[in-house]
Amino acid sequence: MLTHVLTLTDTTPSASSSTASRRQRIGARIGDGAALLLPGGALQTRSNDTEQRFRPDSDFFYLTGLAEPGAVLLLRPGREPEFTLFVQPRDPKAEIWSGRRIGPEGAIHRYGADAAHPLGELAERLPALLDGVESVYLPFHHAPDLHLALLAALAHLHRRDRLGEQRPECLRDARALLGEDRIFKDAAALTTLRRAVEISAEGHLAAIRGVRPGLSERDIEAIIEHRFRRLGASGPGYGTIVGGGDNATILHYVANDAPLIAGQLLLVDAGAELDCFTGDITRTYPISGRFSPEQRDLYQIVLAANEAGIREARVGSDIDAIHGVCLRILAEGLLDLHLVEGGVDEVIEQQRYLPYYMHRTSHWLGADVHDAGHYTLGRRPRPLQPGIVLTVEPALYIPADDPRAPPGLRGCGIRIEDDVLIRAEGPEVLSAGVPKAVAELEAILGSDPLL
Ligand SMILES: [Mn+2]
Repeated sequence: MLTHVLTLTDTTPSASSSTASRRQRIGARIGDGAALLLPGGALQTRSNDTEQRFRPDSDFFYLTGLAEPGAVLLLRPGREPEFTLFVQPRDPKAEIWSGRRIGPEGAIHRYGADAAHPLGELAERLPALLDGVESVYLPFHHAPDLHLALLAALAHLHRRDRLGEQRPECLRDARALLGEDRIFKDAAALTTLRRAVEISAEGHLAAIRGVRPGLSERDIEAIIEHRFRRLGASGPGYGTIVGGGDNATILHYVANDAPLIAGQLLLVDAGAELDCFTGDITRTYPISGRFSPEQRDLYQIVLAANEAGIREARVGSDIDAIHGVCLRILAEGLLDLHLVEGGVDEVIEQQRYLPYYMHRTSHWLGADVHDAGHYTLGRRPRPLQPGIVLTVEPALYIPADDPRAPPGLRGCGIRIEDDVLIRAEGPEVLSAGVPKAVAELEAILGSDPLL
């Protein structure tokens, strides 16, 4: 039985047409004469001699579909071999301890490499593979081992200049290269991202249905992440934030271990990761199932900003414009609540809203929760184009010790975040599966007494 299972695993084709067409696209972009060198990522120490679960480098996985620590990709458009992988060699004893490896053979048969070698041969083989290449794309950040290997190869080729060998003389940033491809979601990326956002939405729905006083932020985190894994995601795509009461005013709160108190709001920011694409959704709702009138008024301000921001997410606009639209509504709301003074333009120009809204409204979304791709082109905000996916996440945070705030709103943090696909015909809200209207939320809050 065991042999049978292993045989099946070994012959399952993992190389997909989407990664092949991405390599082709990138190859055409860099042209013959260039090469791309990418690290697959390494295991990260958690403590002492234990490691975090492996998560491959986003750029590497985007082009290979391979999730194995230590791998290296070399792409040389127009040369033979064009697509080379360096991977850990098969080692039955090591694999008993740390998991199966594809080995060079698997790299060829399952991942479509034209050539594959054990990782240990990288330094020795790199000079010949780069001989005659004019420029090399590699990540400028977070790849120190690869930098050393490349510099050694360049030095080797330099020494052999008089023998006719030619070293690359130009280094370029692979992150920028890949970012400009990844920012426009291709069909496969969009299918995966849609599913990741759907699973994220299912996790939020389970939390909304399960929430009630007496539980802990821990329970909500567990409910959400159970749904994520149960529905096929690898887990959360970033640290899940479950903040009750004034924990919601801590932007990167991840302790998630406080009791849920009746009368308080709960802010949940969570996204599921599937095949290295992640959702990113935030919802805020009352722990006991009903907003107080004050909480509801504050919530409606943020919701109006969220909806207006989404309407602004259209071709030709940009994320500064989305931020501006949201900011105006938030500033008007803060004026209505007497938390700030002056005219709305004054509040915005003098940034009087900052104590209550201190972050930006949007970021790109995809393989990384803060995804790749330039935010500005020529120092101007990048015009939105079809295929870009971004978040719209306006918020208001009322500090717990704010003497200007009505007591019922002190320590309230409200953020409403959706994932939006830019399309020619207008924005598509990928995260529409999670309700955000007050009545829709109140209709299902706490309806599932599972725990
Ligand atoms: Mn976000």
